[in-house]
Amino acid sequence: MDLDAIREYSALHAKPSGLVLQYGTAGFRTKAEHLDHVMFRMGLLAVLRSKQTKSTIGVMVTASHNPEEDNGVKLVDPLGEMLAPSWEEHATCLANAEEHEMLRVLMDISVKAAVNLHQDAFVVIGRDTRPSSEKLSQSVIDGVTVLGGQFHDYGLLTTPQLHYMVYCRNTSGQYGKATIEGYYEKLSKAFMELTKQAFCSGDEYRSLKVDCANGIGALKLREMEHYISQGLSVQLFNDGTKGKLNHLCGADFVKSHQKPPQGMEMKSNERCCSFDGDADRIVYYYLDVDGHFHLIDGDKIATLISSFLKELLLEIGESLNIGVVQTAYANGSSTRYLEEVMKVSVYCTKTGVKHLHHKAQEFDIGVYFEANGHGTVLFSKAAETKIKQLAKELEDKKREAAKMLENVIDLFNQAAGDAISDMLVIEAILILKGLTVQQWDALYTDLPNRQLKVKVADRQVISTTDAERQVVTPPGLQEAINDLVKKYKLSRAFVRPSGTEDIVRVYAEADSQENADSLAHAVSLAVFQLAGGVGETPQPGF
Ligand code: 16G
Ligand code: MG
Repeated sequence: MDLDAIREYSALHAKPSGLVLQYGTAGFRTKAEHLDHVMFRMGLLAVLRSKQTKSTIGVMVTASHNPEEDNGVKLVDPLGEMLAPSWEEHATCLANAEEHEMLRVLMDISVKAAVNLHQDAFVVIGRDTRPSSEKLSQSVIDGVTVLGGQFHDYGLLTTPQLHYMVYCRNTSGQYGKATIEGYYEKLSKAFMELTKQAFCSGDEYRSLKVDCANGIGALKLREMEHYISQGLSVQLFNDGTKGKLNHLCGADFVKSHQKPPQGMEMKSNERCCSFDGDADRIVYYYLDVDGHFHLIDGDKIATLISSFLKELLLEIGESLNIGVVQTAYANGSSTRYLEEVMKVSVYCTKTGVKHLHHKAQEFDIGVYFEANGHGTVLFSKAAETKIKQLAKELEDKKREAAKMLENVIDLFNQAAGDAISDMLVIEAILILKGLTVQQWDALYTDLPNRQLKVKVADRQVISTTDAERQVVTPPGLQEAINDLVKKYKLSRAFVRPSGTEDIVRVYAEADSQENADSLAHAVSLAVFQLAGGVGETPQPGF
């Protein structure tokens, strides 16, 4: 290791003194101009992690659904999973070390994590379409090379595509080819196979409008279009040729404002969906004949997918257990429908994909979705083996069902939620079951809900338990929420400090929109008063 070279290079990517950042739920995220040193250092860290795991590690440069001026970086572990928690801590220490102590911290990490520095290292890099991403990914490469690591720069990729590449490379191609064509081929083959037995594939099912948030999803869907064109024709909006990334469009905008994105031409009853800025989230929606907007969020996606899987399992006569994992943001109606009508087990975890993912691993088939449209289905190795065996052994309809399950396994990028995978699975299910978007929506009716933000001096004064559904501190806040909730019907409310913004989030649902709004406002006031609100007192009205 050439310490002088590292020191020299690091000075070229110097940390502004005093800047403190945290490796949060989705890596580091802030204004792009503050991230150069973080990128360089994450290049270094990826090399250490690669040496330690003797595997390829991924580095993704993106700030997902956040504004175009922001950027971020996250590391991808060997099986395409999120970085292990102990390494998140290393990442935070390394990113925050002042320039003169950076080398010492780097050495400390390699000692603590028992890294064999003589081991080879390989890092793969991907980035989104932000103007700042190319330069920042170059800083990652500087970090990788100065520490003697080898790398492959995939350039523009969606976040899930980078996860896919990492997974392929660490399973010696068994899972798929670690190229962009390999990704398209794998997914499109499974999609075409899955849908080939559909009776109804009229125009109604064949075309889908996709809002690409002016991001990477547009480029990648365009590349993929001809692979799937026989089964599905996608019409892209907000493809980045005019508008700004995530501005008034994309999955996060549509979900949080509960209205259509700008730049999308919607006719009544047309099936539409939105990706977020790095294409790992998806939500669906449509306008009814009266022009009312209907959102079909991650909860309803989870419901559609798990009911389909349950039917297939019933068909093959195999009692593999399915678990559905949600967060506190899941609409109360979805939880009730899953438990009471579909009779599946539902679990609640803290917000953030890694928590849901972890829980979903406990089942033969774990379906996890956040209400915001981030999710996937995990099949345990045992379940996968069993299904593949049945697809060979069984006969007739049972065999078809097992084969369909096999295709679903191939469609889900097992490592992380992928808007493209999710879209293809959803479209296949709708075609196979002959369901219109309205029929899907009608599975259950969402309870009216409202999300608000409250500014406080220090959001960490709020701590929670029970998967963020109960406040522990500050004292008195939970009691205040309980009293407010009691005043409304079918009501529920919770608050939690955001993991990505310097604010407290408030969620409320109730029997009417007016009541959900009023409850959310009352809870915001309680947070403001009891948790050190700053600035203007929360006002009613939205
Ligand atoms: C991040 C998480 C997402 C979560 C969101 C919550 C990942 C990859 N992404 O975007 O799952 O819903 O944070 O944000 O884990 P919040 O803490 O600001 O509400
Ligand atoms: Mg995202």
